[in-house]
Amino acid sequence: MAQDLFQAPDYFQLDDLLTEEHKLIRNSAREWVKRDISPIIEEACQKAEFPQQIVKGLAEVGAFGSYIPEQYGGAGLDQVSYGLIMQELERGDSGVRSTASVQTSLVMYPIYKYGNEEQRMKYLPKLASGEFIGCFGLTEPDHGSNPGGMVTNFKDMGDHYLLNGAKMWISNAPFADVAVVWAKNEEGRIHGLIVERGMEGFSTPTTHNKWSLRASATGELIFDNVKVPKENLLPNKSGLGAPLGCLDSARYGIAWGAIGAAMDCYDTALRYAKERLQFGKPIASFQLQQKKLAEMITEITKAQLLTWRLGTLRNDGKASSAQISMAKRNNVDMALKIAREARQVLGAMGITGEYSIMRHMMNLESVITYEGTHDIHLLITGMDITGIAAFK
Ligand code: TGC
Ligand code: FAD
Repeated sequence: MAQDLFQAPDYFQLDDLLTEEHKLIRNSAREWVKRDISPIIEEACQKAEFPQQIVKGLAEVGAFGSYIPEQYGGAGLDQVSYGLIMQELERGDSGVRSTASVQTSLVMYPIYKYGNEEQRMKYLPKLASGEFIGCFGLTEPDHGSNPGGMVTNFKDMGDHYLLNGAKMWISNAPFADVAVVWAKNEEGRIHGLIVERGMEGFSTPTTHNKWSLRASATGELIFDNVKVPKENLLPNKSGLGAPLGCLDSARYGIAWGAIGAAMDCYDTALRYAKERLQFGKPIASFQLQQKKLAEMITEITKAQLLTWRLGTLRNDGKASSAQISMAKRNNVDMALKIAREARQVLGAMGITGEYSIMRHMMNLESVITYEGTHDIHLLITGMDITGIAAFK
């Protein structure tokens, strides 16, 4: 990839709304991405390999357990800080942000929120330092948008649980040390179980041939009569609301992350348009290219304001799930549209790995689908404003 010359757009002086601590955290993540992600990410994607060497750095910038209390190894930050870290990581690559989202919001969060003190002390410090990598198993081959229909199940065998079933499309699965798995008990009630690599009957085959999120490993979780110790059940919440509560946190991080991808595409296109000459002039001097760039910065600015406000609502414990859905849906759609437009500004160069835009575009095709599809989030807004669920 060409040298990383990223300059973050801030058209409405949003930095004025951030505290000095927010800016410090954001800038340290930004510098780390420039130094440790930009130089290696294109090759990792071309080879479809997760760059294991970044795990330590992710832990150091506070991307693992950003808002988890320090007593459990977390960074103890607020929600805006968490969002800013996710923005910077996805500015580098959505797959890098994915790894951090899963670790923080889908593995550490449920253990912190629904687990007991022994579980917190056993797993959270190791997840925060990157010694353990975790994954989150909700989606199944026949149950994606409708996780409530899951068939993965466990039976009480007296001194342990017996877990059977399969999960699909699971980020981090191929190398995860622990998996937070959602399964039904004999009464059909959904519970979270912590499954550890090495348990007999548990395997994690890799999903190959992805054109998207190639630097993030995706796989299956197969449970064939896995004996799960009883102390691995998350005791403090059950029902579909438990995994969906984790999704709120991850979707919130994605809303910020998508802005990062969009900012990178915009910044790259703006610089290229000012430098690239055609018909004896920079292409930035043509109205059609200005229209593209002006619309990009307008959409980025709207998303920045929406998302900052969502962060402050979350800090106050006032953000609703529906507000999070609106932000995730809007921002990912915005980023994908900007990636497509920015790619055109670069002409043929836009399809190469010399620039990050095509990689962002392909990544965002996953981001618009996972953590609830574009359609599902629209229906969540529809349900919120009408009071009528249109899913079924
Ligand atoms: P429904 O009857 O509406 O709700 C069941 C229970 O859940 C509660 N609830 C929520 N709780 C917390 N947060 C939310 N966002 C919640 N949404 C609903 C609800 O109040 C109810 O509670 P209770 O006590 O009454 O039982 O459920 P439904 O079956 O009708 O489904 C609703 C629907 C479609 C919105 C939901 O299933 C959904 O969101 N589907 C999308 C599935 C999804 O997002 N999967 C993501 C998998 S994980 C992933 O993609 C990780 S990618 C990670 C990465 O690499 O970054
Ligand atoms: P489906 O649910 O089959 O949907 C197919 C189409 O039908 C979509 O366009 C959808 O919007 C539409 N549709 C479905 N229901 C309705 C409806 N009621 N009304 C209107 N339209 C509808 N899952 C995890 O549990 N953990 C992970 O770590 C994880 N990581 C992922 C990583 C990647 C790279 C990808 C691509 C996916 C990942 N997922 C993960 C799975 C992801 O959450 C699901 O793919 C997503 O929830 C959609 O499910 P599906 O693919 O089965 O699509």
